[in-house]
Amino acid sequence: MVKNQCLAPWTARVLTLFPEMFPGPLAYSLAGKGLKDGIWALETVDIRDFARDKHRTVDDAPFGGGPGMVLRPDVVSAAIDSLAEKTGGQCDGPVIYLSPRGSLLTQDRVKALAAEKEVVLLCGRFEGVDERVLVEHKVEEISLGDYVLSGGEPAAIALIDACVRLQPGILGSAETLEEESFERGLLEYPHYTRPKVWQDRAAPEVLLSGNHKEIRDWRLKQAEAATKERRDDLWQAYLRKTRLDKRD
Ligand code: 9D3
Repeated sequence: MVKNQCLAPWTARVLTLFPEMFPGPLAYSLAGKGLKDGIWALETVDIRDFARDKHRTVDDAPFGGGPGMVLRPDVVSAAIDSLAEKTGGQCDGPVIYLSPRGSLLTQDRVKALAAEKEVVLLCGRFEGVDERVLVEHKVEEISLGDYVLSGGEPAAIALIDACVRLQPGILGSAETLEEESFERGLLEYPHYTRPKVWQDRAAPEVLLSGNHKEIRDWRLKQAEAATKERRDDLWQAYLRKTRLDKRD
């Protein structure tokens, strides 16, 4: 079913040297359905279109030496400016550079970005982008985590996916938001489904008991155990919060 949408859906505008990477995985599942239904929109801009020499050069060697190449500020800036022209004036949302030296993307930041009219996502390749273009356009740098990708595109796709699933009208978003709000700071409990016994492993009895209080308690214990084991950062925050909650 195609939903009625307002004239300007949440829009991701992606600046990249590899526009063919989009929509990629975003054409499938929840995001893909939302894209078809007009709940969100995607626009790609090929940074190379803004190179001005006959070889369409976008990068150059870093001043000061060192490995790799750096995206030229004039080329990247022209690409960013081209977006404002299309919408008549300024861009209607934050400009974000996906970068390993950005601040970590969090669900709180995702929620805020999902509430913007649009986000502009600059994807780097090579060593990075000339710093001056980031300052000039007040670009925010965001990283997905402390591991090395080969470029910003997979990170942009992850960021867009996280924002799209929060859009009103995306199937399941209501339930999902409800869950997230009362889960709060713990990893999820483990899940089980039929068959009751599989390869000599029985599903936990309590889940078949129909006792909702016991099920809730068991799931909380499991969530706490997983968090303690796997994520000391979340666990410490949870302990602090639980202690504060108990004071009043
Ligand atoms: C040796 C210096 N490298 C920095 C760790 C240079 C470098 C490697 C890989 C510069 C850029 C990249 C490409 N990565 C991204 O564009 C990227 C990224 C990432 O690598 N990890 C986590 N989040 C992100 S967001 C964009």
